Amino acid sequence: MEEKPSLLIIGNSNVGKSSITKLLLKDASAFKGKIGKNPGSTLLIKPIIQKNMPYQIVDLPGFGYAKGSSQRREKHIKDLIVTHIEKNNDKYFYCLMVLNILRIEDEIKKYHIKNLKTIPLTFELISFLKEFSISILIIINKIDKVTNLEKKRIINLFITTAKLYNLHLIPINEYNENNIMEIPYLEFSAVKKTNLGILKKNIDQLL
Ligand SMILES: Nc1nc2c(ncn2[C@@H]2O[C@H](COP(=O)(O)OP(=O)(O)O)[C@@H](O)[C@H]2O)c(=O)[nH]1
Ligand SMILES: [Mg+2]
Repeated sequence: MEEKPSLLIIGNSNVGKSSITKLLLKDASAFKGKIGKNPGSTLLIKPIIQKNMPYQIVDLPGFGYAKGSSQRREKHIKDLIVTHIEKNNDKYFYCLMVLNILRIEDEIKKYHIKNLKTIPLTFELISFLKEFSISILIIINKIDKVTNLEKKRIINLFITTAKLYNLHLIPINEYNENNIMEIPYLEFSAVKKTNLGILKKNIDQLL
């Protein structure tokens, strides 16, 4: 049987990958993945395949900060992701990179403002994925947890910092796919289903 095209969902533990996966499935009740359980345990790379869906979903842990994880384990996860993407990038038609809006500022402070020698792992991961020709969408999740003003401030900081790493983030509704420099992002809430329609439409367009 022909393998279905794969959608890659990548992000640190607890950002909402399983919640978003569940929203995309045709039959959510058949979803075995646990939401909010075992943070950082998603080391198993096993696609979620459903009969009535035109694509399959692969959920991968992100680089860095799984709760309570050792540096050795983090290095191991990073190697695993790098190897997986180097080997399998041609299977993926789209990559959703999920971020928790509440963690963006922390990461920038720790790895950019306070230490100019390090790169925030999010930017490292985006740059790495861009080397392959997989289309990327950055999902800024959990926007229901911040005020509108906070949301604007954090996203502005994110965009401004990304520019310093040569990454040009642009709201998905302004994104021009012919400009290979641009990377689209979408404000999202898996709990409130904010912009779920836009997300589904974009996935369908790329299939
Ligand atoms: N407030 C809020 N909570 C969310 C959202 N998305 C996920 N969560 C919660 O965040 C926790 C982790 O979600 P999960 O999908 O398991 O994250 P994963 O580890 O990336 O797979 C769970 O308690 C979810 O209910 C969101 O958009 N808003
Ligand atoms: Mg999960």
